[in-house]
Amino acid sequence: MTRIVTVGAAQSGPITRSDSRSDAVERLLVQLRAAHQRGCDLVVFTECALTPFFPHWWIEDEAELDSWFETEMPGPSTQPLFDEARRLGIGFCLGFAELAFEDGIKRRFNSSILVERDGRLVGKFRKIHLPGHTEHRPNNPFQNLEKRYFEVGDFGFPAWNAFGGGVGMCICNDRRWPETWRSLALAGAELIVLGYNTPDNIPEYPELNHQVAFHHELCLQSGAYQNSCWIVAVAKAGVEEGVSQLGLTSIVSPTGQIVAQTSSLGDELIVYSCDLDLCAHYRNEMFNFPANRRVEHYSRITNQTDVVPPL
Ligand code: CDV
Repeated sequence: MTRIVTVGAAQSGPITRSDSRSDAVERLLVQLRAAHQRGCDLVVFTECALTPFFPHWWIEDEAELDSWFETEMPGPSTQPLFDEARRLGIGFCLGFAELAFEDGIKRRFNSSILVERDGRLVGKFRKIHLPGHTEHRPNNPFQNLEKRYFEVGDFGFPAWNAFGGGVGMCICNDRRWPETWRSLALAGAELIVLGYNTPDNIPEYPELNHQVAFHHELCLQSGAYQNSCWIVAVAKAGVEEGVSQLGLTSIVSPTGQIVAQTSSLGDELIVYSCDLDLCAHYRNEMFNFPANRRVEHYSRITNQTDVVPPL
């Protein structure tokens, strides 16, 4: 029996500062219903899908900062998404800014959850690779303050049994690190889902702007091929509060090929039926980890790179 998971990658266009959570959820509901009509088992939404990407802004007031976070999931404004998904029998992955109180301590994470078709919460992931800076850079056209507003995720890179296979999550900058894909593949992931907010320009290095799309695709394609897995990567695209963001929401097969990609910078759904058994072709041969990885020979190299100072 083949294991086909039909996945919808639901790209979001810009969200404005004045949009409410309910406005954002309303747009996600439109995409959820469209995904259901197109036969999806699972729909993947983007990173921080409920708000504009506020790490682009310098925010000093703590109450204002907190207002961009979710303290419960589902909460009053996201409950309709959970209800409708369960009614339609469709699963989803949702990225959001998480405000948690653990042992009386306030903690902030850039998180995503995976929900099965029956409404069951499968798992939660907290972003591990936080890009950017902690200090205000007033001369930049926009900030990149994830290091200031979020803690490094503390759940590692687990994979769960869901949707008939092994499913894992990562978020945005995690996709640029080979350790992400390898950790998830070693944990058993055959399908990896993620959202991203990627500006299409780099204020510090404008000479690299023309490489942004290439590097995005390079990471997804190499990650999928070298780890024999499907990757579904979903953008927040278009010009959001003055920040121009990459689209190119993509579904990538274990062959490393992009099999579906968005063509707009707005809300757009792409759908592909992913055959999870295709992962085995590569995992049994070229990337047979138990037979071919040479972990005992990697340790010396790792020890050396650990002491290389930054440029
Ligand atoms: N949200 C992100 O993690 N964005 C980063 C940008 C800032 C480089 C990314 O890796 O796409």
